[in-house]
Amino acid sequence: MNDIKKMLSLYFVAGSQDCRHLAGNRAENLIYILLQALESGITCFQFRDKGRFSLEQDPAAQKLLAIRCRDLCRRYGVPFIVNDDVELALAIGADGIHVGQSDMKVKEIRAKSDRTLIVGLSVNKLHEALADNDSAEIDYFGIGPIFPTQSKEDPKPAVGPQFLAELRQAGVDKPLVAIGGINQQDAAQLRALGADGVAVISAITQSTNISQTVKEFLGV
Ligand code: TZP
Ligand code: MG
Repeated sequence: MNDIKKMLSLYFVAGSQDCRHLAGNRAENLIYILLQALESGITCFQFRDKGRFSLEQDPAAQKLLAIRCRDLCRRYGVPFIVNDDVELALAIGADGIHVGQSDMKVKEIRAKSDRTLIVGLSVNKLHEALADNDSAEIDYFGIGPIFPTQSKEDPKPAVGPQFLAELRQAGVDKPLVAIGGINQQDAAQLRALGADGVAVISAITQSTNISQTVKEFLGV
């Protein structure tokens, strides 16, 4: 549990679609950004390659990119998590999988994997967390979107920072990571309200100084 909380501290999420604002090849841009983020001290990475501008239509290229990201994370000893795609996660030996409420059920994932696989579940409503709070199958909840986000197609309504406090007050004791529209200046407040860490896409992919951004998030 403490390892998971530490891992959630600064959780970077990205796919090739998040790197299209830069010149050149999006997949290469992701590798370049991930390398800088790892070098700067992110504590976890989630490969989330999805949507219109991703490599979704080219599964072989997507898998290759995932493997390159996995290898980079391994080099830095940082957990490598795959979003949604359980088959991909298992095929390439990812450290974990992150799923939403409408993705594969956690019990089904566990039946296919061993206990060492880290499993995260997205939560946007109180009852979702309460229903799964005691589930030993789930290692952490991703809470959000906290603020409006530009990085997700069809995002659920923003829940606001107080939702973290509401979850804690309701007795939710799982490790929590806040996600959605989060910037450096929000991190301290979100932690104070009950988050064990923050997960970000654009704050890192669109940063002009990744090393400084990561340090600000980590408060170092
Ligand atoms: N899930 C909820 S919000 C979100 C995801 C994947 C996107 C977060 O991206 P950003 O750029 O940090 O708002
Ligand atoms: Mg999903």
